[in-house]
Amino acid sequence: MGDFFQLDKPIPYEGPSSRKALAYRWYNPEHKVMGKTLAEHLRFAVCYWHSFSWTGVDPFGAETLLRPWQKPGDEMANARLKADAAFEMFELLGVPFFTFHDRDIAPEGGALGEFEKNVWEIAKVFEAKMKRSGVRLLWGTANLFTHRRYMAGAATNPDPEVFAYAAAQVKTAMDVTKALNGEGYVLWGGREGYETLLNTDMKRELQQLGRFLTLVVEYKHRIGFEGSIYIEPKPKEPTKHQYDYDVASVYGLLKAHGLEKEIKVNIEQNHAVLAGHSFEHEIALAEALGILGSIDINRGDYLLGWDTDQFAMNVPELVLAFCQIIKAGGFTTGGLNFDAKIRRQSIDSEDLLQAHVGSMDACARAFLIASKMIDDRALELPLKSRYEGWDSQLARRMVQGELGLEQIADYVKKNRIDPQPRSGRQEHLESIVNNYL
Ligand code: XUL
Ligand code: CO
Repeated sequence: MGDFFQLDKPIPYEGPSSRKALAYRWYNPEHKVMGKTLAEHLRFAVCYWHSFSWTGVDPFGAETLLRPWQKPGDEMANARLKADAAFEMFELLGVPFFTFHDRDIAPEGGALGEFEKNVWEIAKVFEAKMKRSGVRLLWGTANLFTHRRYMAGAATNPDPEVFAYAAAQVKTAMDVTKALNGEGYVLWGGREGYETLLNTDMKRELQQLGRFLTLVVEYKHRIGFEGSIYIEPKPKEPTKHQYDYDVASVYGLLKAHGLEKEIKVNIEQNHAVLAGHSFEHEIALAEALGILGSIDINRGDYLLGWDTDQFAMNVPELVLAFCQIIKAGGFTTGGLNFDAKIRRQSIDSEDLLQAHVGSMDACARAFLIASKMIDDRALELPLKSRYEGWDSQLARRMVQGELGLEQIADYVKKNRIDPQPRSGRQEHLESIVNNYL
């Protein structure tokens, strides 16, 4: 199909008994469950940055992934070569979507105008490839964290010219996302935070961030972009204190600026873990607050305190996350974006395919298990019974605000209320989950 992966046809679904390295065992895109195909439920996307821009560098070592488009030479020719390899992979995997940052796809060149020209040129290349292949854009974004001008943040920079530069970059990235019919636009506050209060006016920076988000939402409506805007929470790395720490703090930020109906969250597993939460906690909280949007599917290492961005392969953990996603009604504009990178020793082009196939299978398998549990109401019934007391008249009157503290106190005394503790049955519930694995 192309030059980089040297495979002549897309990776097939062969079922659980297949012994082939490059075959799907669980991800059958056509398989229908709960009224939709797996492809429609899972909405997989491949990200451009880890898969095609990352070279395998770490703080101690140089490039290990020697890609042909990273050789010195004509940078735009390299960007086109990279796009060829990217679409070759999207089609081999059979993923419906991809995602990108402006900087992943085109060289920055000199001034902003040159960068914009380069981005649009590659966007045109994408347009033709998307038309031919049917691959769509899940979301676009702007990289507001790599260049040294952003070392003290973008929207929250002490220098208003950096704020302006970031705004200009986001405008183009949104225009390109709209032109490519993207289903969403992500804002990850790469350096929207601080290192020390000795040099930081936090109150001012939070106001700047609110203004920036408002500008984005206003622009979205002005240009008629129908996709969703997402913020991607992350607690630390790069900065020590990130303003978009987790779902709860993003919600607070949105509420403070009246944007909670305009912006949703793109939740990433590794970021949830870094924030001291489970992945399913962040999903359930976003759903409870009405801001669940999309997922960056990956896996953090519990022994390391940084963003390892590994491919999600842990089925039992994924089952708990999918239970929450299904309960929330699944995705609309969102999906599962592989914000995941192969390990730096995985140097063969086949490793890139293998990583995605393995993780798509893990997600499909977990989704099928979760959907069966939900279908059987395996956890729903015990949960319902745990809260059944809230159907009582007293409960209803308390919740609806009919009773004040003094009336509630009278009621307790008059009716000699003496609550009896009930078991939380955690081990029983954990065993139920295990029975489905
Ligand atoms: C960084 C991260 C980003 C966002 C997009 O940790 O997750 O790649 O997903 O900017
Ligand atoms: Co991410």
